[in-house]
Amino acid sequence: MKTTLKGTGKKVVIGDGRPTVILGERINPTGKKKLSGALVAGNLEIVRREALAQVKAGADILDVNVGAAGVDEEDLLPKAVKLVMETVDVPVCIDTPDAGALAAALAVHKELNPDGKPLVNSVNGEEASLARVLPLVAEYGAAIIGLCMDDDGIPDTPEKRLEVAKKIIERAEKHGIGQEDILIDCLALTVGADSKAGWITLEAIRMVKEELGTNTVLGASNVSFGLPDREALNGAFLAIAIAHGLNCPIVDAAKVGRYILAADLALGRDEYAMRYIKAFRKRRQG
Ligand code: THG
Repeated sequence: MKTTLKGTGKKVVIGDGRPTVILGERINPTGKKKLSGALVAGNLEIVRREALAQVKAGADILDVNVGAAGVDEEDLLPKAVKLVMETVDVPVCIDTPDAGALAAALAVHKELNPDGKPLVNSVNGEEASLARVLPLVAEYGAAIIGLCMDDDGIPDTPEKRLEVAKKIIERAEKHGIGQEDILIDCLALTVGADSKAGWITLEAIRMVKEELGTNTVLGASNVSFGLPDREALNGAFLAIAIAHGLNCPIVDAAKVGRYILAADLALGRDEYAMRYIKAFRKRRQG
């Protein structure tokens, strides 16, 4: 299955056997005091800087999330999406639980780039979420991330996460959204709280890939939350997840991009190690 996204530059194609696509996570105020403060003040300079830095570090798509306490997302999210689109040419991923903000951001995206195809983060298996998000995604011809959780929370077995993925895909189809426009997120939780959490997620990814064939995303750095040496754990987890069928990790490209390139090379997805070597040279040059 091939998922195609488009910003103002080249198309980005997500699919098995292809290079892993990096969805840059850093335009997100969660846990960032400085960015939260700037967003509340309506200052988007950090957003502009992060957009440039992440693309330079190898991000293929940028997540845009301005959800901090005191922010009017319906006002600020379209502005942030516009700024990111004017700063870099990669596809954007509109990240909000607020339907008004999502509609406003999708409208601005369409106005600036009628031929573009953004990603929406996210819908889940809750009835309210499906009813709120799917019509907008269909209206604007966007692609969508489907989270494996529903009215009962995040299922504690891979089988139950697969069931939620199936439900989201079925509902999306009723709105005319094809499977190729859905990226399933099996949800990574910290192994600091439950040592089986990583395994449950990895197994769910394998099952989604085997049984549905859908492409997958994952906020992979959640796996190490609250633990020391997060980078080692994130790197190992990413490599296994990619081998299990993760196509598009949501990560900080500057921190873990090299583990992703290493995994792609080890899996035979980087002919002559060109991408791996090129990225190494680029880092060494500063
Ligand atoms: N799935 C989907 N979307 C997601 C997530 C997911 N969006 C949000 C999140 N999870 C992924 N994005 C982030 C963004 C930031 C951080 C982690 C995940 C992060 N922030 C630092 C921290 O909390 O320690 C802040 C410090 C800093 O880096 O400056 O780690 O799972 N679909």
